[in-house]
Amino acid sequence: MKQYGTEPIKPSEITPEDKYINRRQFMKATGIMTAAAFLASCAPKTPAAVGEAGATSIATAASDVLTSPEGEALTSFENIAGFNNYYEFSLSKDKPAELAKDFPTRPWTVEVGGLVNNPMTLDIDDLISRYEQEERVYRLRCVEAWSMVIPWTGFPLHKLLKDVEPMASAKYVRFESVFDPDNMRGQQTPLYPWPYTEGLRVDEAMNDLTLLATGLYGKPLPNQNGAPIRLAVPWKYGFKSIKAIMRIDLVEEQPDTLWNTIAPNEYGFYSNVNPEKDHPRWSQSTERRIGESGRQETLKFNGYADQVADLYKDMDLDVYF
Ligand SMILES: Nc1nc2c(c(=O)[nH]1)N[C@H]1C(S)=C(S)[C@@H](COP(=O)(O)O)O[C@H]1N2
Ligand SMILES: [Mo]
Repeated sequence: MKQYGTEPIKPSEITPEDKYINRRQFMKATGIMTAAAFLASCAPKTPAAVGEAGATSIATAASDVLTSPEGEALTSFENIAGFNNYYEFSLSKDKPAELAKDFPTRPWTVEVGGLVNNPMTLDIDDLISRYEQEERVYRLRCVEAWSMVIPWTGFPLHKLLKDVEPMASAKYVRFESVFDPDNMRGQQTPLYPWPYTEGLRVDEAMNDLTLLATGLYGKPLPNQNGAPIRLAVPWKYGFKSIKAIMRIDLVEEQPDTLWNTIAPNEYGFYSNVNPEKDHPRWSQSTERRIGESGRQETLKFNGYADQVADLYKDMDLDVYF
């Protein structure tokens, strides 16, 4: 069977049907054909032809409504892969798709170290096959007050952290993106403190929602979405979900992060989605869902309060924003 890109595990083969969106509807509307779907449909197509068809039918599937387990419409592949914040390539959201097209994501190694008993350096393909890849549909809420609903493929960060055995002194996790100015023209300017860095408290990093994403819509991650591996932390503003990760370190002190370093009064270290705490320059109470009309209410913790509110029960979220 044809496999997409280098992804060794086909998510459709490992995701229980009831845990995901209506898979048959999803496959029909997106044209994504994994091996299981191909067999199930008994379509008289060759696997090679299926891959081609997939790309076009995604773009034309706008009238089909695909929903998340919570019943929200998924953002189309076209919008997820065509409207990006990726400052290493461009400050314009329509440019990363084109500018990142040839960005080299192989070979790629991810180093996990710092305050751990068992540091690891893993080739990206070994990393992806080492951890079972799951599909999870998450909302993504950018601090700029737009949002999407994205069907990610990936695995929870806690699985990787458990394997490196954090020391008791480790209080935070620091993430670092690739530094590759030859291939990322945005990094040729000193406008931002490259490489992009982010951080989480260890208990946030261990929360089951915190995902290392390696794909979306059942396909390997498009370069513009942070290939080959990026974070998806759904209850925090989008900039916490760092792309193209090469280093993960367990550290004792709260790490410097790119946006918090540039404008600490506008972008907090925590950056939990909070409709009650406005950005100094705009309201955070509503958001625009990309691909939909009008605006909708922004939810506290982006709708994930049940899973994460306890992490902050002793904190003043006005101070620790
Ligand atoms: N390395 C890196 N990671 C990044 C960014 C970036 O510019 N560089 N942008 C962030 C912002 S502001 C958002 S909203 C999300 C956007 O992810 P998407 O383009 O996959 O929707 O990525 C985040 N991760
Ligand atoms: Mo963002």
